[in-house]
Amino acid sequence: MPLRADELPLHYNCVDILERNLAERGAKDALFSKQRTLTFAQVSAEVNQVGNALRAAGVREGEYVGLLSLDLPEWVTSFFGIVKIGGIAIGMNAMLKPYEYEYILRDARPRVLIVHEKLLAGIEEIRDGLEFLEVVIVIGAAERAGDTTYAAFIEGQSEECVAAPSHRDDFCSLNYSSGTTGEPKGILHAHKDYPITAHNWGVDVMALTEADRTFAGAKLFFTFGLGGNLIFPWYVGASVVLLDGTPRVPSNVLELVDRFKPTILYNAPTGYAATMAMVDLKATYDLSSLRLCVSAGEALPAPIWQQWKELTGLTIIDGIGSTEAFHIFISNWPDDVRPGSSGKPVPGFEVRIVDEEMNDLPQGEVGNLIVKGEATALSYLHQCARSRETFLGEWLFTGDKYRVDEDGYYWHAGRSDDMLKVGGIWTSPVEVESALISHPAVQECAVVAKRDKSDLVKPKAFVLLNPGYDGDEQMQVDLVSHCVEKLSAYKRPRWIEFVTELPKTATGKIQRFKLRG
Ligand code: 3UK
Repeated sequence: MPLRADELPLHYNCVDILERNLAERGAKDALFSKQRTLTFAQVSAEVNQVGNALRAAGVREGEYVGLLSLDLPEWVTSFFGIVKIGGIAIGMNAMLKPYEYEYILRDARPRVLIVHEKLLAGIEEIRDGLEFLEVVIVIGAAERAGDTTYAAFIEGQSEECVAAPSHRDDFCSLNYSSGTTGEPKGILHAHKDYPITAHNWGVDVMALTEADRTFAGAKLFFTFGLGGNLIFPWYVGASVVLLDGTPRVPSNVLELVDRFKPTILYNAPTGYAATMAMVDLKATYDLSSLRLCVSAGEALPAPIWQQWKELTGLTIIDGIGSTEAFHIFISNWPDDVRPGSSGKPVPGFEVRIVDEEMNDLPQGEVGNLIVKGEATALSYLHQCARSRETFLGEWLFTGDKYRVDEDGYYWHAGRSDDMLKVGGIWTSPVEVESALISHPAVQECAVVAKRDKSDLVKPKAFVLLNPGYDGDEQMQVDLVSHCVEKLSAYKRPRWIEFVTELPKTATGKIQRFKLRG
């Protein structure tokens, strides 16, 4: 049975998801990482120290606190420390460029930022202009006078801390998701959203139990990773394994599977494809602890599902989720999978496939997917117009095209905007085009989705060069490296095709849909 919001106490702080374990299994290992292994009691004690230190630094209920870290125990203790005292944790993407951090920080204006030393350079570049930022706490070594280290920040603080009496509808987290114009959209979630999604998908669909140990390629700043690899397992008393490196290198993931023996693995489709491309996978790594795998972020092509099954014997559960909905709302089930589909609606959610006038479409027809559920967000921060287009009363407009087959399985049929999901991460064609256009050789360009040999989407650029430049191989190399300088590397075009003209509307707008192949 789905958990409803009104079944939670009116005053509910989601630090409960950690603390509910203390009485029964305080001494159980809750968190494994290369750096430290912590029990539930140890995590809780450190969370309390962070909470007290933040209060001492003047943080009040309802205040945003920035969190920019690799997936480490400190990410977890900072997150729960912030939410426990009623703050709102901004789980910041560790792969962004300084201009994107500037946008996010200016949008939310946190006074306090907790940042990992390896990510500090991206902040330093923009920091002098951030007049609202007063306290910077560095996980690792601090460089600037006035900054404090995480270790010094919590030192001497009490391991007891009284939680803020948060209302279950109070916001506790803010995550940014990319939009077509490249401007990230801030999405707020409330304390109640955490137990609801944990119960409705983690328990009712995935059947997670205390005996599980989860591990994710998806990072904690992404709600796919946060839910799957922290909130849901701790809701049932299971343990989590954290990876501080990038999941894009498959050996990073496999080494930890081998070492910490998780039972559940979360990854994006590219993660599974890259893993299978490794030679001697099974001879090198022991995957036998795994019982189930999960894929989300973009559609998992059926061939990848099949190959993974043949190679490892393991089932992958594909499910569509979004930051707006917090987590997965249409999912395959461990014992009910239709490969290539997103599965069936998760109990607690209603979904509809509608036309442009919001009329329901007959079974089999492709239309706009809308979803209704109690854990969905209410609006985008500071974006009224886009909020009104997306949050339609009880219904959330996902921006995805879907059809349902005669057996009730839902099939993804692309996006209704031009946005691309590359490796599970948003990529705006406009953003890649702006990077290309800034190269002196480029006159015009258009970026679209193209499928690679694993059937996964990657950016392809059509480029019209200025007179005097040659569309040769060297130019392709130059343009790609130019993009890597300007953008996160995953957004670079994987193919560049030189053209003499781009398809346009009468008003001169490039018709990207005509270039999709
Ligand atoms: C696309 C999928 C097909 C789809 C997410 C699980 O991806 C997550 O959140 P985002 O806000 O993006 C949401 C959009 O991504 N998508 C996600 N999963 C699938 N398309 N099949 C899938 N399985 O366009 C959706 O609207 O980055 C995923 C849990 C939490 C999440 N935040």
